Amino acid sequence: MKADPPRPAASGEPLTLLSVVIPARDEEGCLASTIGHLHSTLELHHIPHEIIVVDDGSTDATWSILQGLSPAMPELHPVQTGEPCGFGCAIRRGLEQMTGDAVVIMMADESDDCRDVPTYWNTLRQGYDCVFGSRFMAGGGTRDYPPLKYVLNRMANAFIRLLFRIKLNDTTNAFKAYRSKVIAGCMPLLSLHFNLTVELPLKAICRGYSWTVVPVTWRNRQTGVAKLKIKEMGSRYFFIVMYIWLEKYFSRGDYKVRPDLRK
Ligand SMILES: Nc1nc2c(ncn2[C@@H]2O[C@H](COP(=O)(O)OP(=O)(O)OP(=O)(O)O)[C@@H](O)[C@H]2O)c(=O)[nH]1
Ligand SMILES: [Mg+2]
Repeated sequence: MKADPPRPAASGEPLTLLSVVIPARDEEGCLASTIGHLHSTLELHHIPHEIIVVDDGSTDATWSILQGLSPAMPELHPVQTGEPCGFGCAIRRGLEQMTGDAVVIMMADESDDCRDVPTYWNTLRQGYDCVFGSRFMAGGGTRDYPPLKYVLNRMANAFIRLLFRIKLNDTTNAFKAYRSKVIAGCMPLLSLHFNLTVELPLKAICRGYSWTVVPVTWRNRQTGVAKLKIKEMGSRYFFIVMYIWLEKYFSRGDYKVRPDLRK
């Protein structure tokens, strides 16, 4: 059977404010630089924005760095979760707080290139509901990707492509852009951990939102430590992928976006 192509853009509503949601745990070494570079890139491109950084459970200076930056940067909104609640949970807190009509989810560790954010914004403005970055297409790339992680990543993405018959080869990367109505249309979100990175794009695709793919670049973190524990996450990824697969093939379209809401 043929693969599902990206769904072309409908004529979307004009966008007025971009929210960038950044989960951060123990990122004192890079957070100020991530926020600073992002903010100046968005200013340079005249993109109205807010930056929501969600810290949960940091034991280093992450929170005090956010407190220090925010008086001079009204666009910055630091959020604390109180009890540590996990990567997916932190992003969901950020999505609840955002006021923009579009959102980019981005990491705090400077792995994602903030220069890709204007590309996301401009592509959303063409009318797409979602814009997915791929590091594995012409124009995209990675630097210092840990070899084991790379192999597991390519296997997981190949599995997802086969299962859903989609032409997207980097579903698992969190760095993606959505119109806010897509986030609302993906409710209820189930993932509390890193599996949210696949729940959002797969649900958006399966529920019928328009999407396209642009090349993005990624480099391994220069400071801090990785929080993704592959052993703990494998079954959670599998759970959410199969959950959405069941929805796609067995729910008879009950959760698909109504065509009048796609405009
Ligand atoms: N708020 C919050 N942020 C988290 C949590 N776990 C990870 N993060 C953040 O999510 C982002 C991605 O986590 P990473 O540790 O970089 O995971 P990774 O990209 O797989 O690992 P690296 O290869 O080291 O980059 C970073 O900005 C982290 O600070 C969490 O439980 N809560
Ligand atoms: Mg990282």
